[in-house]
Formats: sequence, C-alpha cells, structure tokens
Amino acid sequence: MDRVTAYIGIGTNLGDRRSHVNHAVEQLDALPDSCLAAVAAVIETEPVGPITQRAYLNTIAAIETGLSPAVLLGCLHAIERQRGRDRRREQRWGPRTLDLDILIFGDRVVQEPGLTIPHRRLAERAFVLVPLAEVAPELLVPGTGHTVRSMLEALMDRSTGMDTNAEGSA
Ligand code: A4P
Ligand code: MG
Repeated sequence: MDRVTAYIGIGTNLGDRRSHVNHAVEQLDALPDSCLAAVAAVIETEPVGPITQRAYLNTIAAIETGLSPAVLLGCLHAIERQRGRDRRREQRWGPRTLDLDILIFGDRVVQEPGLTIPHRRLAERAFVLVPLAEVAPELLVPGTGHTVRSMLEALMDRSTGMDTNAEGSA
C-alpha cells in the first residue's frame, strides 16, 4: 500500500502528562512502515464532557504510514496500554493517561465496526482542531468539503468560549 499522511490526536490528563505525550510521539515515530512528519505545540485544555477532572494536555501528530487504518488503530491501543491505560476500568470521556485517536487518514472515509474516520467528533473538538489547524490548516477533511481551518472557525463562531493555553512544544 502507498504511504498516506495520517493525523493522530493525543490527549492525557492523568499522571505525568508531559511524559505521556513525549512517549506517544516517540512511539508513533517508531511504528512499522511509518515515520513522524510533524507535531503541533502542546496545549493545556479544560476537560470537555460531563465528568469533573483535571485539565488535559493535547496535541496532534502527523505520520506518513503504509499501515492500514485497522492495524494503525491496534498499534495506537498498544501504545496507550504501555502508559497503563485500561479501558475496562474507565468511564466514557473520563480521565485517562493517554488517548490516541485516528483523526484523519489520507483521503479515506472509513466506517467499520469500532473505527470511524474522520473521527466522529472532530468538528466539535477545539482541543483537536486547534493543533490540527497549526499543522494542516488547508487540509480538506475527507467527506465534509471543509478545510480544518474553516471547521475551526465555524466551531469558534458557535462556541461559548473554550479556553486553550499554549504550553510550549513537547
Ligand atoms: N474508535 C472509532 N473510531 C476511532 C478513531 N477514529 N480513532 C473506537 C480511535 N478510536 C476510534 O474510544 C472508544 C472506541 O472508539 C475505541 O475502542 C475505538 O474502537 P476510546 O478512545 O476508548 O474512548 P474515548 O476517547 O472516550 O472516546 P472518543 O470517542 O475517542 O472520545 P474523545 O472525543 O476522544 O473524547 N477534553 C479535553 N480537553 N481533551 C481531551 O483530549 N478527550 C475526551 C475523550 C473527553 N474530553 C476531553 C478529551
Ligand atoms: Mg479517544
């Protein structure tokens, strides 16, 4: 398979958050048939969702990969487990040491059991769109007809003020 550019969302709000981000970036670069292409600045973000929890560090990484989306997802779950993540014990949208999501995978639209690409809530998540817009503002989000930049602008227009604070790069 030809290599494509995949964009991976990185989120953490438990334990040594900075170390989890650094580990994720290193491991993405070490994936088989893949290499790291870009990493956005790390931002500290207020938790989104119904559960009171600590602030997150969020960023995104771009990788060039020859892996399939399903194999890549399996690799991301393995990296999450290296940081002690255990989905059986956690609440939906609750605290987690490391969350790795496939946001965009080339120009592919994927709808399989357990895997939807682009990520289902991409258009609603400033903690994803802000770092994605730093790295790839003019990227067309497959299946939507919108660029990352226009998606972020639309979200900001209707949002009631989600704060993001630049934290420096990983
Ligand atoms: N899945 C389906 N499509 C994908 C995909 N494109 N990438 C499946 C990754 N996984 C995908 O995900 C649940 C299941 O979705 C997986 O088993 C996989 O088969 P999960 O990562 O276990 O659970 P989740 O993260 O709670 O769900 P989801 O849907 O990824 O939620 P979000 O949108 O990631 O929300 N607030 C801040 N400030 N920063 C955050 O990073 N994250 C969340 C989680 C909530 N609030 C947050 C943050
Ligand atoms: Mg997730």
